[in-house]
Amino acid sequence: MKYAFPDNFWWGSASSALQTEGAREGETTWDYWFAREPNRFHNGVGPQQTSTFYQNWKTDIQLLKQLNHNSFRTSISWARLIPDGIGEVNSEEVDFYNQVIDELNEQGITPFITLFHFDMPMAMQEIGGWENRDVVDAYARYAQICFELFGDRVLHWFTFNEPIVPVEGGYLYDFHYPNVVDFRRAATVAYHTVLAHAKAVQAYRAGHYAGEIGIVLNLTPSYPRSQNPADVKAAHIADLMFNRSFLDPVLRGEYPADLVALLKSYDQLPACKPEDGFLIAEGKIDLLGVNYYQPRRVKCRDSAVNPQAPFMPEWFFDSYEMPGRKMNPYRGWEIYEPGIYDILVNLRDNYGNPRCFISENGMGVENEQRFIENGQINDHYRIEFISEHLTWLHKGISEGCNCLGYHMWTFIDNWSWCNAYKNRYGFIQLDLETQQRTIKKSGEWFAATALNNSFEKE
Ligand code: BGP
Repeated sequence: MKYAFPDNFWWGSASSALQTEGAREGETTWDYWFAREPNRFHNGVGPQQTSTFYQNWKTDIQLLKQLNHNSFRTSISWARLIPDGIGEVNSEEVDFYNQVIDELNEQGITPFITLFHFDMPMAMQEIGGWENRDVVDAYARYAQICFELFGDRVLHWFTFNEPIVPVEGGYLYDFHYPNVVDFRRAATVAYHTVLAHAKAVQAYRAGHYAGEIGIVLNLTPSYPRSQNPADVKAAHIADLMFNRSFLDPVLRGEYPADLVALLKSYDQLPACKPEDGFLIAEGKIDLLGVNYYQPRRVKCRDSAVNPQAPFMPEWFFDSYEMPGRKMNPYRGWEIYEPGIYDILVNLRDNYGNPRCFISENGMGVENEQRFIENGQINDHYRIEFISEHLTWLHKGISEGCNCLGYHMWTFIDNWSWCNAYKNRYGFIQLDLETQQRTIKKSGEWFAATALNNSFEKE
């Protein structure tokens, strides 16, 4: 069977500044945290040595071309552009990002640019990070500077990548700096991130730029164990906390009333100002990036909550391990291809079918060298992963979902936060010793699919 995609479908991949460029002036929370706790990172490898895109951007863009990308998402690093977050712009960095953007455009690869991909300037974290409204204003200024500098050539902007992840990692589950576990502070960080997003959207609209602005969310469909009302309620609350806490503000311009009521009843609401509601309503987007890796399966709790324990989302649900689920054992994530279709149908039916695209999907695998055949990694499992997801994506489009493209995570194997280089995701293998790049079988498969705007599968 042949799966053909609409004309002008976006084929590409995504990456981020911190995970690819390598360290230089402008400290982020990652540089700071790594210097103090290298043990938190796989094999003690930190964000200094990340796949040398800063040096090799020109030849790397040639590789993108070889993969037949017509679009590519990366991020600008706030800390590298404005080292203290709020003051002078570093003109060397302006030159760097200008070169990358111009080269992408010249090669016919449309640049999609994210403004914040987990990389808080350390100077901003020192004054409280997203807990401080001054940081919201500093971010809005940074966004406006980016629009002024690059907005004539970048037509697709994203205010944040997966904004729920720094909330989870930094303020609930201890896998990002500042390693706090405190729900109300987490809620404040999430709320201020929505305000920062809305301010950037306002600035973009005020500047009358030619392009569009959106956000990238990791949508994790919540599936209940059963249709029993207690399981269904558990899944609903997980959905409110992890998906709709961002999805509703950016698409509907307001928070779900039942999320607000729930947090209020547990005295966990962040401090709000009367004018915030107006601002949030102004933050509605033109384009939604959807990152999809795994579903969330939940059931009602089997045990009572310890009233002394810190308030957590898990007060309302337990994780459910579905028997026979397909797993990616290296990352510990379930692989569930229909999830991509369910997300698109939900957007179509409940959110007015917004313009959207899959901005990340991918499979991190450990020790891929064992799959080398004639000097090339034969990652047949990744080709299967992509093609299975694409068949469900295709079904969504054929049923009217407004999905405009598919980007993979990622282009060249890169540094994965605390996992460093443990799991490899790239279309292109990176030899850490020599920095040599070699296209994997999946890269060739993807290049052919992008070129034909279709693929065939039994
Ligand atoms: C997403 C992030 C990426 C990337 C990817 C893979 O959440 O946007 O930055 O890292 O996940 O996850 P990980 O690197 O944790 O394996």
